[in-house]
Parts: sequence; C-alpha cells; structure tokens
Amino acid sequence: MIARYLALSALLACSTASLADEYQVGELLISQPWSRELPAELPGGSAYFSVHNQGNQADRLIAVSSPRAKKSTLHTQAVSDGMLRMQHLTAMDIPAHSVVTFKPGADHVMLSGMEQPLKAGEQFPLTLQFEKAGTVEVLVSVQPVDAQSSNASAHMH
Ligand SMILES: [Cu+2]
Repeated sequence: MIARYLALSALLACSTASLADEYQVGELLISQPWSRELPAELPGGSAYFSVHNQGNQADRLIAVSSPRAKKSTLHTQAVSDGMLRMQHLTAMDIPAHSVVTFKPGADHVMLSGMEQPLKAGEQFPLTLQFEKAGTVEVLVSVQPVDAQSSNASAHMH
C-alpha cells in the first residue's frame, strides 16, 4: 500500500516537472529555463531558456526581473579580438516563426546582487516581459556543474 502510494506520487511529481518546463504567453513558447550552480563567492549568475515565436508577428523581450536577485538584465556575449566581452541589451528581438535561445557563451539573463548563491536543485521565479505578448513568470531550474556543457565555464560576473 505504501509502496503503491510512493510510486504514484513519484509519477505525479515527474509529470508536474515536465509540464513546468514549458510556458506559453500569446504566441510565444518559453522552454527549459535553467541556470547553473555557482561557487558561494560569486554574487551573480545567469539564466538561460529558449523562446519559440509561433506567430506571424515579431516580438521583443524588453524586461526581465527576479525576486532572487537585486538586478536582472539582458546580456549578450561574444569573443572579439580574442577577448570575451559582455554587452548590456535593452531588448532582444524575437522574430516571427523562429526560436531564440539564451545559452552560455551567448545571450543570457544576468542576475546580480544575490544574497544567497544558486544551489543545484533550486528553482526560482523569473519574469519575462515581452512588448506584444505581455508578461510571463517562469521557474528557473538550477543545474549542477557536471550537467553543463564545457563552454559554460567561460562566463564570470
Ligand atoms: Cu552577463
């Protein structure tokens, strides 16, 4: 009886987790918001996700915020002249019928001024504000360092 109950609740927990990985606002589908665990001495972090614009109209991501950080900003990052440079973006274009992916080494949401470091397994809310589609709150899952791609290590805040 107990074993059966446990199996059922595990099943429910799994299906909830997979549903929570995708969010819809208007014609936009936001999937797999994630972040990575950071050493305690770093006061900031980054959040990543992808936005699929299923509509015929271009949209723009114009603001981000999270209660987990004092400040959340849109950043882009690229190597130029052998140097890794980060740049603050005021908005990110989300063209019609396309997928824009925020990922390590490229575009990301930068979180600064966090009182507690990000811990693997933690989830925290992030609000994305789009010019046309409106506002959506997603849950960002913090991944352990091992699960990340090797190019994730380059970005320090
Ligand atoms: Cu950054």
